[in-house]
Amino acid sequence: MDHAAEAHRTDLMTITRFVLNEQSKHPEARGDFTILLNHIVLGCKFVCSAVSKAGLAKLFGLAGETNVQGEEQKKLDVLSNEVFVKALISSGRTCILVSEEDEEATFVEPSKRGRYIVVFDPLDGSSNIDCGVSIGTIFGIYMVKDKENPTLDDVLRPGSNMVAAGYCMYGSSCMLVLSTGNGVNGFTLDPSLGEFILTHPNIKIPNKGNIYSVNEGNAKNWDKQTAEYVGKCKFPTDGSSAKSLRYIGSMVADVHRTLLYGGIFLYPGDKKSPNGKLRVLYEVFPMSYLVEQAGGQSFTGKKRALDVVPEKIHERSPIFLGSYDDVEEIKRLYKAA
Ligand code: AHM
Ligand code: MG
Repeated sequence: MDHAAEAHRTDLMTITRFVLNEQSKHPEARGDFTILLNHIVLGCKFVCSAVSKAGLAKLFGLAGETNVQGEEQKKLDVLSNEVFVKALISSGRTCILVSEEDEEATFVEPSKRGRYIVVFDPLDGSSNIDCGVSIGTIFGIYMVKDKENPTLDDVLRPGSNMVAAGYCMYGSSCMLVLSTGNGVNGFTLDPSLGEFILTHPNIKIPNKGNIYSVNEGNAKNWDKQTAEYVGKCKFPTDGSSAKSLRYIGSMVADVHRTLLYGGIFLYPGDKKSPNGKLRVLYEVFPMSYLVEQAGGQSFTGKKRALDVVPEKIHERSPIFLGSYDDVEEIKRLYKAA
């Protein structure tokens, strides 16, 4: 479609409309998920707006300091957490929340309780805020077993039990990528409408890519398999061309590129941190869910990432995710060891 026609489209597929369409395929659905998602979307819009003004905050006082009105300014990650916690509880559809920012899980009081559990990192990559690099929110959704009696065991479940997962990237545009277990779809925020519009339907990750993405500064502590894999990316022995290295250091941005362009993203365990850095519940699981739904794979060095059963809510795991064939190669190296 040319730009003029695009500008006059009148049948925009907003994220709410999209989820309602999905819901109509399940006659038993009562619209709870749509309501929950609308509250997540509200949180994303709020954080998107706050992130885009982050530089301007200097005019009024640095984060953590007082602004000209004498009010203390909240750091963006703290603010984002508050926004999501409040939005999720007020949806009336959640019963347990696990946030990277909160040490303990939040159990929603009975009068506001619903059937969903949301695990999330409200502002991942927040060390990148001050230089304007893309950051994001990551979330995964489970369903509670017994709404009257939610327990931590409802959360400490494999990622394959999630009913939905997604992320919102605050970058040159604000993009929400979502899967409800039926493929992956990407929505871009149209600032003039204040709505997320379906712009990337049915995202499929290429089977093989020519990019690898890893923090090579940790190479001296890597295990043999990771070192061998990355060595092959640079000096392939099968006649293929060397892969390019792209590493932003912001998981949402690195995974987003991997989904769209293909290739592999690695955050391996190493001698210093045997479990790597990334958190199972709200980083590894949602991203693995999306990558699998897009036709790729996600592996921990031992097993399929979505099969991990976390023992603690803030547990970490090594992760290798991306194009099917590229992840197959690292699996082969670990199996051979
Ligand atoms: P954070 O949750 O403290 O922001 O850390 C998570 C981030 C990820 O976005 C990114 O993939 C990783 O840390 C980068 O880590 P490193 O700086 O060690 O390469
Ligand atoms: Mg994080």
